[in-house]
Amino acid sequence: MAENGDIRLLGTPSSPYVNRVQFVCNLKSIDYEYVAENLACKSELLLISNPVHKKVPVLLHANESPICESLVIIEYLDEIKPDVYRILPSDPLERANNRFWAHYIDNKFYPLYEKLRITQGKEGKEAIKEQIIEGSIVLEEALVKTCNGKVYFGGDNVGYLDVVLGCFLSWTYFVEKENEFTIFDEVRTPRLVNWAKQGDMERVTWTGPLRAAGPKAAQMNFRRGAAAGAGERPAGSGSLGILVTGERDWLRG
Ligand SMILES: N[C@@H](CCC(=O)N[C@@H](CS)C(=O)NCC(=O)O)C(=O)O
Repeated sequence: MAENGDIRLLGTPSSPYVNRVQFVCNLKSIDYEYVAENLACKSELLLISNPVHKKVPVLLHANESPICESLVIIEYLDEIKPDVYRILPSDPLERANNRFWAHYIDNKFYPLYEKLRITQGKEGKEAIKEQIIEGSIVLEEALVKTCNGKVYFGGDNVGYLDVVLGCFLSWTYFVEKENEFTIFDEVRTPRLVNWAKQGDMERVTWTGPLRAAGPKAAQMNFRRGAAAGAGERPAGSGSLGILVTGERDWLRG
C-alpha cells in the first residue's frame, strides 16, 4: 500500500464533492496538492484518471491507481490514516447505517436541488420544493437516529455524515435564497438547524478548503454569489465563498 504523503487532488473549487474530500483532508491533517481542473476543457490527466465518469474529485496517491468518487475517496482517506480523526464509526452496523444515509443524501436528496433548478414553471417548482422539504424531514430523522442524543451525526464530534451533508450546506442556503423557502427550518427540522450552526461545522464547510485552493477560487465563488444577487458581503466575514453560519444571514438578507 502507498505511504501517506504524495497526494494530489484533481478538483474544481465550486464542487461540493471536491470540498467533501478537502474537508476530510482538513480534519485528518492530510497534506495534498490541489490540481485545478477546468471542466469545460477537461485535462488529459482527468480523462485518463477517471475514464468512466470523467468527473472530479479524483485522488492520486503515490502514482497508484486513481481513486474516483468522493465517498470512495473519503473512506480511503479514513483507512490510510486511521489514527487521526476517524470519520466512520468503528461499529460495523453503525458504519453500514452511515453509508446508507450517505447514499440517500447523494442519490435522492441533493439531486433535487438540480431538479428544482431545471424545472420550469411555478407549479412544477413548488412540487420539487415539497419533495425537498420531505427529504429534509427524513434527514432530521436520520440525524436523531445516528447522533446518540448529541449534536452531530457523528455524536460528540463531526463525523462521516457531517462531512457528507455538510459539503452541501452552502448550496442549501443558496437554493433557499434563490427559491424563497427554507430547507433546514426551525420548526420542521430544528436539530438540523442547530447542527448547521455548530462551530465545528466550519471545519467541514468552505473556509479551509477555499483558503487552501487559493485566492482565485475564493474570487470565483464570490463572483457566483454576487451574480446570483447575494449582494455585498459584510466586511471581515472570512473567505469569499463561505455561505455558512454567520453568512447565512448575509445570503438571506
Ligand atoms: N458522484 C460523484 C459526483 C462528482 C461530480 O458530479 N462532479 C462534478 C463537479 S461537481 C463534475 O466533475 N462534473 C463534470 C461533468 O459532469 O462532466 C462524486 O461523489 O464524486
